[in-house]
Amino acid sequence: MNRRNFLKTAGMGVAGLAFAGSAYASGKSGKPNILIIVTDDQGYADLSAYAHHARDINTPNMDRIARDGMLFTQAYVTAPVCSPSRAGWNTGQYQQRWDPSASWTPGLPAKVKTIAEYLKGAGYATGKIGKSDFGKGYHSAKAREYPLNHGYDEFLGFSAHAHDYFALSEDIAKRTPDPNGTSAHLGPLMHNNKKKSYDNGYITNILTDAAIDYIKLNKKKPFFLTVAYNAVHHLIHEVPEEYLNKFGVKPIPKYDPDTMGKYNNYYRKYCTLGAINDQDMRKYYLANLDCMDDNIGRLLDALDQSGLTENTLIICFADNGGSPLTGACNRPLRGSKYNLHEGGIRVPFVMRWPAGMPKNKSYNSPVSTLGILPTCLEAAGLSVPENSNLDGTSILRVACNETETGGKPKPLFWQWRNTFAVRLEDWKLTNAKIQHTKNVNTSQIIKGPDSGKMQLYNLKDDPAEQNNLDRKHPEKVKQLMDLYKVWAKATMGTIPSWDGKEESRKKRKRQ
Ligand SMILES: [Ca+2]
Repeated sequence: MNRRNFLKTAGMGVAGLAFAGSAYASGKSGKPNILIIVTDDQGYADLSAYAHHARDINTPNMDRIARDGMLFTQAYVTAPVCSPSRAGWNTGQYQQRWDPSASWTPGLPAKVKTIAEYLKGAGYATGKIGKSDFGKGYHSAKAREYPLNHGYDEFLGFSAHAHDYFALSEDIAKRTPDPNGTSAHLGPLMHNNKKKSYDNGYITNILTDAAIDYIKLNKKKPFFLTVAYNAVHHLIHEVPEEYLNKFGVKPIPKYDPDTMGKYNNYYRKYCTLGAINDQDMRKYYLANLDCMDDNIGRLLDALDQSGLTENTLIICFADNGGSPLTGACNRPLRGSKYNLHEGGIRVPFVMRWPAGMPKNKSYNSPVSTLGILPTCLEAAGLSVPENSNLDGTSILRVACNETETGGKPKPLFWQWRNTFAVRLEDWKLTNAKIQHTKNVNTSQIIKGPDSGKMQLYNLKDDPAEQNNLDRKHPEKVKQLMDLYKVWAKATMGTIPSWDGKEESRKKRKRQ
């Protein structure tokens, strides 16, 4: 029986049945530990395990995950910015189901169940460390979006879009006129229901230390741990000096409330090109990423030392494409964070589970982070409940198939504000455009023609989305548009109004 047929026969019991002879490290239940590592705004070219990686990139520790597991070259998130992407993968549902405006701020309604809730219900210890960002409920331990209120037993981190990497003390928060800016945030982290102040330290190291402690404390029971770094989100220049030295850039003075005024001014000053030039921005980015990669290495070492490597499923990915502001590189893809070109939604993605997955393999067909929830359920031997409205397919199941085109290709859909995209096999239809006209893009970002217009691309031949084939293949445009309309109606209850306008405008032009 081949692996694929076996999986079909075994149903959901992959972990328990397929490897029944393995000596599980996680306890008597045989359930694997699950560690999700989320990186923030990491570029598609910024993982050295990829053949297409940028020449200046070296991520040996993320590569370790790929080498001992699988590398995904076409992994997609459900949005090109943080909060809606996280809402999607945490729930296994298109976030537009409850946020039909496809906004920055989907939130997390009580009726939508998270991975942590499923796994906690199955006896897992559940912990979240780092950034918790659903676009709503910021700074409130009472909100549904707060990790303790959606399935996590423990939390150390912050609930906001961004956090300063160095300013982590109660003292600095008190002296700052705007410690909780609309996007930027500084001061103590939250540990469960209390603030935890750090007079010294760097957030990437602090989060890793906490994750290692969590792993050691929970090594006797199956755990579900989410480690969500805010690296490599801006402010990208905030990196320990040893890493800056390695990449040949100078430290920029840290935020000082006594001499610099509002934190928001400091944040705005350094989150785009200007005060930092294009060349240096990339170096700060590389330094920030290098530090995070070292920290991921420390996490992997902790699993090794605790004897947990064999039966721990690791899923490591970026929440959206590389940012045009920080020096991230998405080559060969066009676009970036904030838009629905491939550079905004196709992300670095690696997965490892020595007891349950092939090693050192690459999977080159599309997968979606919507599949993370069903993957975790499958690994834990849990069934997907009926009427759960899940949109994703288990990546484990897909990845372990011996043929990549095992099942019928499933279309993938995106709606981001008033833009959409649909992908079926190698074809992509989109009206992607740059949303933020004020953004100053670094030179890492690839641009192209027809931005904001109807665009049809064959991604196999044209991953950089440069040759719009909409006039050459009107039948393909129609096929994908029809699929999109059905999805939009089913998911958002309506087909966004731009669509009619766009079509009639095009008709006029052609007549
Ligand atoms: Ca992000």
